[in-house]
Amino acid sequence: MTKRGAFIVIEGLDRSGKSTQAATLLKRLQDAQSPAKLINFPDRTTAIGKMIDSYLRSESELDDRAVHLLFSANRWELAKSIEETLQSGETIICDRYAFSGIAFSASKIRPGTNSYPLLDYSWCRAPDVGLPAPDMTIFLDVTQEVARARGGYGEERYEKEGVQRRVRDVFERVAEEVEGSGGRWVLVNADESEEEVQKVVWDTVKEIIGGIEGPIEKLWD
Ligand code: 2DT
Ligand code: MG
Repeated sequence: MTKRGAFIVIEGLDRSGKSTQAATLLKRLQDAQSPAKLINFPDRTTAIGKMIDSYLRSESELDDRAVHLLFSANRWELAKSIEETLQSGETIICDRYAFSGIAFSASKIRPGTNSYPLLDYSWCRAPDVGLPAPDMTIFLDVTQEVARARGGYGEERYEKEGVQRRVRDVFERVAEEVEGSGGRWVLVNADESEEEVQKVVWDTVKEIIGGIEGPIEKLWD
């Protein structure tokens, strides 16, 4: 029976080492002769992605609901190519996915207050229902102290301590829901050194790099 590629999502807060770990994982897969490619969301290269990019850099303002739907649309415009890649036997490593979509939107606060959500959790989840579901999500869990020690955050819209703290709380709920719906969510301590995290990530994905037998599941279905 021919196997399809595995869909591996890497999630986490800013400064958790996601992009570095994703790149290392890609290299290790390729070194192991396992066909793989790396994608990331938001994909800032498409027309929708350019709107998102401009919003994140605070070069434009968008309604919170509108931008949430753009993030989701950015995944939908690539959904078919994700499926085709997986069916062709290639593994996909994906730097952020729909889980970031929920965590960043559902943690927004009402301007001038400390209370959230501004956007309801299930409203945030709805537009992503039916996307290709990851076979495994690796959550790189970094504490605020270590993120700070790594040089702190950048200049983009969400790169602030208060935002990151609230996002982390919503990610905990997302994790429970993924596990509750039969998905695999692997929490990795990302306070450890880059090499240590690499080792844990590699041990975690080893079992699925030979390919997956079943169909591609649908997210939140
Ligand atoms: P990067 O730093 O990884 O480029 O992300 N985000 C991301 C959302 O708000 N919703 C989404 O659906 C996704 C995928 C997280 C840029 C920022 O975009 C946020 C950080
Ligand atoms: Mg970032």
